[in-house]
Amino acid sequence: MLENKRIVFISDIHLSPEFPERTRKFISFLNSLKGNTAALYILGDLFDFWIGEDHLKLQEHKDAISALNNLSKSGVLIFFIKGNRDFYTDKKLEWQSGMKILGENHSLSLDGTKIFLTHGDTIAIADKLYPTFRRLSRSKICAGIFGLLPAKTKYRLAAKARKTSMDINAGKKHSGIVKNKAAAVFRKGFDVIICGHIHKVSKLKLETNGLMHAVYTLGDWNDTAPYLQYSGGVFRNLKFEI
Ligand SMILES: [Mn+2]
Repeated sequence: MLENKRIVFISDIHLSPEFPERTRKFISFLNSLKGNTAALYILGDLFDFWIGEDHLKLQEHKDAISALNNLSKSGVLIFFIKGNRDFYTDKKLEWQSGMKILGENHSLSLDGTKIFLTHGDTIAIADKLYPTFRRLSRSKICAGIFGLLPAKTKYRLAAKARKTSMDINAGKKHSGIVKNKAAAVFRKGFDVIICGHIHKVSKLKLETNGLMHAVYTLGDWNDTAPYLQYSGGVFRNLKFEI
């Protein structure tokens, strides 16, 4: 269905009421895809943090979510892979945005190329504390308790978790992709890995079992609006300008 069509990949938008300009840029970007793109893959960290359906009530998010919905109605397929800050994204978000929420990893085949999509926190992280936090924050019990908390508390906890994660990241040098983890993915038969999480546009070539493979990392939207485009069998890193 997606063969020979233009596909676009983004991640780490970190939409936040604190940065309305970023939301406006994101909405313009979505509108620019109408009529020329078959699918948009959002590889996590769409929101700076997410506290469940209460978040849908924020005007900033309403605008972005209805822009996603418009794009979906125009015929562009939108897929979302959860990132480390996408707390408890749920069915309601799926209905309102028109996005299909996928698991943490997704396999995509384009013109015979087997692509592994993931947010990246399992193949591009160096610290030891983070995986524990990640498991805890994603456990069903935790999610259940979290769901019962008042919105204000949820917001505070999410902000705190975010700060912890930022502190951890600030304290270490990003090593980027963990090569043996990427190699393990390639040994499973994938040709290309696309991920976000490290907030930097890059293309890394890795040799596994005598074959060259590519890892594309997507940039964040803090200053510019980077995206990876697949078209006519070729990947290209591009920047959206309003
Ligand atoms: Mn991020």
